[in-house]
Amino acid sequence: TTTLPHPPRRLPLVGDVIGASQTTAVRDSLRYASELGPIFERKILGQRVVIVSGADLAGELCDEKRFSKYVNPAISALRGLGGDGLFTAFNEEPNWAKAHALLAPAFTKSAMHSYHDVMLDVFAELEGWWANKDAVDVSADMTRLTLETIGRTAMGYGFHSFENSDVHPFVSAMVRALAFAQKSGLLSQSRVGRMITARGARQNASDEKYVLDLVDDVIATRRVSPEPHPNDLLELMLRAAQDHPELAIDEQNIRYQLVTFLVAGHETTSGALSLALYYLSQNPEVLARAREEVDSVWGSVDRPAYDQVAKLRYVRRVLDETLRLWPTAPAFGRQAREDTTIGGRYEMRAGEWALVFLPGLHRDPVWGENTDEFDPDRFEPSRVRSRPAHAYKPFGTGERACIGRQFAVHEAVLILGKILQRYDLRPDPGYRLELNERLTLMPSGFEVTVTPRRKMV
Ligand code: MNH
Repeated sequence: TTTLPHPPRRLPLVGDVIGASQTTAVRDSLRYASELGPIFERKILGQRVVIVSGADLAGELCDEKRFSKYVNPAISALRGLGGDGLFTAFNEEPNWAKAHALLAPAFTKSAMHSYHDVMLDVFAELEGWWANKDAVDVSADMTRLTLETIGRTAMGYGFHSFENSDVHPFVSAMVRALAFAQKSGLLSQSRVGRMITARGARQNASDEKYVLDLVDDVIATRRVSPEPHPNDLLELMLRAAQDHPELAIDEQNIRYQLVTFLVAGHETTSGALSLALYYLSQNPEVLARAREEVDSVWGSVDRPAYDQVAKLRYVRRVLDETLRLWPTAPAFGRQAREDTTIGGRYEMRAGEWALVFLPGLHRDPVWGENTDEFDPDRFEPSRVRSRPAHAYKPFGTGERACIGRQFAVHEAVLILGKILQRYDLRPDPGYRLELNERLTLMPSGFEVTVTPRRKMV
């Protein structure tokens, strides 16, 4: 272990707590990265975290031969919900390889065809919800939309999000569980920390129970239901026992996979959509270009075909640039397989780990100057080719990278396209971006006035 730069006012026993807060961990680390450089450490109550944001160092950590996914303390704190499901599984758990092989085909580009119609149906419900509304809470409504989409595509279950002005209890339970994981992941490593989080732990246990019970009910109902559900992920997993006995996963693991898809599959996409709408509303010339593209590629067609979505190249760059500035899953852990050295001088023993910190990586000097500026043209193909591949990792890396990437990108581009096609967006001129950190990133208090565009000729 090499001594690394760390925040200046380190206290005995408790560590780097001055000026740090659980609710601003990402923004604190971004500030430290600009002060302390491409690799630094934070220590809180005896737990040391190495935070890497340099592109060269991150590139090394992404080398699958030398490093693998590390189930870091915050993800580990989610095991009560996710168990040995895909996201929270340890690399060597047998259910990871089985479930990955079984489910990967359901997340390929071509498999996306069957989800496209659900995504359009859910957008139509959003339109109904927005009818006669003036200012809307963007994050709340994007969460309604992505939760409905994943509920139906994963397990044929609707949350009735567009029939209720309160958020669904599933969402409140999940958001509390995510925030608790961010907080307790680090604190649970020490006795003092566990005392601090004791009360939250009781609430967390009941939140976990609520989410798992909901999913268990859906599985139980499906088992006795005579109706066929040919296309959802639950059906694929239940049928595996007959279709691919070597990949069959037990019922306990099926419920963990469903919870994983519900949690991983909507919160991050909702944050990405909300932040993209924030940047569009703040950058009128970008919005005008994106809308011109939608109008020329889609015209006024109500239900664009599946293959019309990937044609929105500029809208895609808006999404990419949004996830550069605020990657909604902001970090992932990497663990050394063997003793090694990174950057030619930082030693890591086998088993030691570091976080690839994406908001820092995505502002590395390889991105040029003014890296805080929103500029979708950074994702023009020639400029993408001129950057190292490891400079941009919003969906993680290697075999444990995001299985839902195509799903998220298809959904986000489709929905941004539909919103641009249908609505004028007017932001509150006084709004300054405020981020809610709860493992994921989500704008808070962001409202826009949505008015239907006048009919095009
Ligand atoms: Mn997703 C893993 C980001 C949407 C399901 N996801 C990851 C990782 C990142 C990530 C980063 C890697 C984490 C790690 O290495 O510890 N995911 C995103 C982002 C979006 C997203 C930024 C949207 C934007 N993810 C989705 C969607 C789904 C999904 C949608 C499901 C429908 N993600 C997963 C699963 C994993 C994962 C499952 C774990 C994969 C594995 O380890 O095998």
